[in-house]
Amino acid sequence: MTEVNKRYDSVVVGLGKTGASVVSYLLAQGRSVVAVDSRDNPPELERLKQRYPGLPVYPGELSPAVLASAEQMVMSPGVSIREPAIQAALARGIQLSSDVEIFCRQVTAPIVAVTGSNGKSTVVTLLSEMIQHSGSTVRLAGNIGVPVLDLLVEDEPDFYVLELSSFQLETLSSLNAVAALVLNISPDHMDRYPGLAEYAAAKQRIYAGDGTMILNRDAPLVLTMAEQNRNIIFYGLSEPGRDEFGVRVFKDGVFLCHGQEKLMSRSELGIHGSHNVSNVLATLALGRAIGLPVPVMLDVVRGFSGLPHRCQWLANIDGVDWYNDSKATNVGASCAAIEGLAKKGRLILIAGGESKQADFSPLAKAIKEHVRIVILIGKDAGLIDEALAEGSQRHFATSMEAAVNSAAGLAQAGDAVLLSPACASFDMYTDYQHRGEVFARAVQVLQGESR
Ligand code: UMA
Ligand code: ADP
Repeated sequence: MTEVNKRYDSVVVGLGKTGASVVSYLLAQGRSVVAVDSRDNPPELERLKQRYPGLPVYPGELSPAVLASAEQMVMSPGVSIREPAIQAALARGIQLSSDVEIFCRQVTAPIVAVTGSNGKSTVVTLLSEMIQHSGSTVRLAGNIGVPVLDLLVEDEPDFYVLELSSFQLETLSSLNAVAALVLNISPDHMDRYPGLAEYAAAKQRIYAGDGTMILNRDAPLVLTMAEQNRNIIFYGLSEPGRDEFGVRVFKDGVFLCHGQEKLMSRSELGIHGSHNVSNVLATLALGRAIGLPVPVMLDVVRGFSGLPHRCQWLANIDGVDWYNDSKATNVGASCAAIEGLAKKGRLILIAGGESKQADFSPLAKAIKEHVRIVILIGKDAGLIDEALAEGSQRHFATSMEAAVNSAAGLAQAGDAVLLSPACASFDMYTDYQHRGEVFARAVQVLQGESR
């Protein structure tokens, strides 16, 4: 049994990116710190031991004795507050905190906060570019990969833009964003939440405070979060009302609009799929909430071709378009990509991986409507196969290269091949980037052979 004889200001729970950032921040503030992680060898352990040789660290379990030795518990997002050891510490009266909570208490510059099951990174990146191009300073952090406390090293910018996950929101109580957005809610991380309601409730916390709520008209669960006496800007893929963002069809084409006003033609967008039209409208609504000039925002949208691994167009080989959507790590994301590309019957889908206990029935429906051939890869290929409707053509591949070759053999000119796995990648790859790179390389080889 672990024994701890000293009292500390803070116990840092988790020694990944977030924990390492929190330890450095708290030690620089002169606080006394102890750290725990349930893993035997957490990723940042060795680096922290070298940098802070005196730091007491207890890997291998979330030790109740260590959790009892501190006044506050600074959680990493990868650890659920529903863990019995965490619940027991809370019941004993320990204060609950996190890196984002500390950040929100500390900063004075306005925060724009974005969550949602899918589309977060696309929206926060586009918004940050818009803020920069309008002549203001911005710093972007959170779930996108940069722990928020790492931003507190220089003078404050004009805006902070935070991408927040449900994990980060569930420990947050001091957020009061000047503009906040839940993009959409579809089942994800169902291995961590009892159900969709709890997952949605975590996301809803982003609207705490009195800033502008940005609401997606196409997301019924998000609409239920509307609060009275709050400034609200609505957006969606249908015709917009006054001071709303949306899409209107005119004789000369389809336009992104603000109320009655045409902003830009859909054909000017450099990103693919109707889900990305929705992401652009969401970003315009955020930009309006913080007073960015519309012409600047539109210029940035015109030059934005999206992030790698998100419905990224790679090549046209012998009349077949190839798209890398490796970041689609859940069912909702893949459905959006399949429906968004709108290739009805001309789509070949490569999917599969680690399923995170997902329900694949919405994917089966999207496949039935849009996909001609499915090529399944990875650990849970069989689970997806079971969920698919009778009659859809499916194949299995043991590697990405084999999947790409199989797709190339089956595709006809006018088709599109989409890697959109609806699963996490860690059964075969380090992460979604690695998976997307392997796919892109295989497509490149194919392109070389076709010349
Ligand atoms: N873990 C344990 N025991 C512990 C602590 C962590 O098993 O005691 C496991 C977690 O279950 C998780 C992994 O270790 O599988 C990493 O957890 P962490 O809290 O140490 O993660 P960090 O390295 O600090 O990275 C976190 C976010 N990770 C998660 O929420 C799982 C990163 O988002 C984020 O970029 C980073 O903080 C900076 O803010 C990643 C992510 O996968 C990209 N997010 C999920 C998603 O996007 O779907 C929510
Ligand atoms: P996140 O940061 O929330 O994971 P990304 O912008 O990285 O979101 O996009 C991840 C994947 O989610 C994309 O590859 C695409 O398949 C899907 N996606 C993007 N935007 C949306 C949206 N608005 N609705 C549904 N799915 C989306």
